[in-house]
Amino acid sequence: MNYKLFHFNSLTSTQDKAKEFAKKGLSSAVIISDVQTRGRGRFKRKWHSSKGGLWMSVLLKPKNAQHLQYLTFAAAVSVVNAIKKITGINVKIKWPNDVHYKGKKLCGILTEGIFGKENHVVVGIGLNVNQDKFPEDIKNIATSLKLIKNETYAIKKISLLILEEFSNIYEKIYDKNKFNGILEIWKENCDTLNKNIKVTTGKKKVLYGQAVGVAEDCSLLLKLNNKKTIKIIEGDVHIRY
Ligand code: BT5
Repeated sequence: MNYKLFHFNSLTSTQDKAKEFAKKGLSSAVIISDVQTRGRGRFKRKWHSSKGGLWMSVLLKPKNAQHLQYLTFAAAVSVVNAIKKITGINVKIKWPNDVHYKGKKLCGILTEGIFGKENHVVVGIGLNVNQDKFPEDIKNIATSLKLIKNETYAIKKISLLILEEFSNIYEKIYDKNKFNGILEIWKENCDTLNKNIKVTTGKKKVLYGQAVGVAEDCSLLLKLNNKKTIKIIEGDVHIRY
């Protein structure tokens, strides 16, 4: 693992800082901020980023920047492994970018590409660690390691472990174009497959069916009630337990 680490007390978003660094030609950098004033999720949604969480972006310059979704998957697996090692908790991945515990969101991942003369990728990881409570709009859907285990964790230690896990997958699998290897480990840790789910697509269409697989481009294969199987490229999944 050979990342340069940058730590800030407050930033708008670690993704913004990573993009700024990319413009200056930097890569293999990790940006962490105690607080984000404009943390964001997919589709420009707000990501609550108060003190107590891990807000981190990894800036990379991959040889192959065509398969960004695999980096989201790699980051999710890294988070699952790191949480298991530090807390003993078994958390699961929900397609495409969530790590959750019993249906409540612990972590979200946002992977963004910067394409130009040189291609960069920023993998943003937001993990709720020591928060005791959440704002009204997410209090029923979010959780933190502290709320689960009633313990406070060293954020720095968690970040280093996630980075170690991530760089292993990145160097040994992603960078060697062994994308299937990422899909395999991702599937082992994902609990969306084989469930009956509701999907709200990127275009806000609501669909019901069974998650029957993941395609090679990381899209979700949804078998509709009329038995037709379709590909969901982006969207939000609600598992119907
Ligand atoms: C995500 O988006 O889950 C990606 C989140 C990525 C955050 C990291 S933090 C470091 C880096 N810097 C950034 O600015 N972003 C990245 P999405 O799947 O669109 O989920 C967003 C939704 O999650 C929101 O609409 C809320 O419902 C919910 N949410 C917001 N803040 C949350 C939190 N702290 N914990 C759990 N859920 C939250």
